[in-house]
Amino acid sequence: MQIAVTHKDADFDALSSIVAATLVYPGMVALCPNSLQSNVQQFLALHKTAFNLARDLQYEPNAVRRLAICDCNQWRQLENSALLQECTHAEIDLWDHHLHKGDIIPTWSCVERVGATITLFLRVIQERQIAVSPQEATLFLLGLYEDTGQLTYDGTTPEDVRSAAFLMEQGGDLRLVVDFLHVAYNETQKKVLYRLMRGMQQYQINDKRVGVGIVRIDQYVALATVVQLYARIIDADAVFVVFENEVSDFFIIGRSKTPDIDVRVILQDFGGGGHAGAGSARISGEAYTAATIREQILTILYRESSAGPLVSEMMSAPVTTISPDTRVYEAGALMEKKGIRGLVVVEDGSPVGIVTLWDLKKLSLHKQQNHPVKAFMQRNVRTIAPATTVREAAHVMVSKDIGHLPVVAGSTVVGIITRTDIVNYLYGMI
Ligand SMILES: [Mn+2]
Repeated sequence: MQIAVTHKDADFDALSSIVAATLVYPGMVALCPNSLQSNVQQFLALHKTAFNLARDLQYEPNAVRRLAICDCNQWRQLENSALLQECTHAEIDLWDHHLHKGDIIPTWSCVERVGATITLFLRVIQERQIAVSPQEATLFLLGLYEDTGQLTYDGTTPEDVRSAAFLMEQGGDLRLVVDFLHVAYNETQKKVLYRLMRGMQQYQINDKRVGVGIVRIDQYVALATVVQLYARIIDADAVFVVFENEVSDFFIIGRSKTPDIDVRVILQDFGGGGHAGAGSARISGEAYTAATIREQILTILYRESSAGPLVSEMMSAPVTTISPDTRVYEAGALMEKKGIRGLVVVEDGSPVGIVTLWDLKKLSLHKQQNHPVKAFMQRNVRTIAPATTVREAAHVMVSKDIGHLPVVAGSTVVGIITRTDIVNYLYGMI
């Protein structure tokens, strides 16, 4: 006797795997758990006769020659595990895509990081050219799509995607897949969503909207779907949620739909992983609180999402200005008094010229000291907006060889940024 078993509260991947096992091992019986997820139950109610599933199988443990254990690796996840463990003459074949170590010691195993266990079976089914019925193909598609979030989750592999193509070729029905995949959110998920709606803080980082939230929760189950749903509802560019359980373990989930915010970069500071669009990190340890984690996420977000500080953060203000009619000697005295090397010449608030200490030093004739500065000032003043990055300001100064850049909002001078500011900034960076 050969039996295929899977975990309690079976999902579509679990059910798919035991059905696939009967295709891969001729003569094997698929033992369907009594506890099934509700959408699996509904699907089976409609497809009762399509699959050869045994329920409440009576068997003599000593007569079992092989156990194919699918989609789980711990005895306690199986129904009637005590009886199964009495099958001491059975070889145990383990098929799983969960890589963490379990307590089932297999004789043989096929355990790999793929999106769904069914993908591992489909590899063998395709290699051996085993026939798959349209009903089986539909069930397998459900398993594959459910475990990979329709091929969008982190763990999805190219092989998963190829498996989906194969299943469609075998007559897998996407309309049925859509019907049964639509899972209602469970109580925990609804609670989490509700707390997110109430407690999430939104931040404007450059032109991107980012939500960062903290949710206390008993267990981390299927939270990614809630975070994703929440991000869609508030139409955020990126969302980070810090989940905290009662023993102060933390689980961070991040989602981003903008290339400007790379989730992987943000979460790698916490030892997390993923890719630019989605990732997670698990943290335990007394060094953290949920609040410090949020602060750290925000710090990294600001650091990563902008090209450094803005001119408005670095400029000197207010600016010492003079009118075009100010005498040259007055301008020189003013600069000396203020300890500065340039003055912005303004008319009705708008910059019309610049006078620098360097320019005035070139005026050697005594009588020139009494002339108005408008006769000697540099015209065609190059200005810069407050929201420009300091990096850009540095570029303008270097490429145009300008030492003083008046910062102008509308047509009014609101500040000035000098070569000295830039040098300080650059050295501060180093
Ligand atoms: Mn699975």
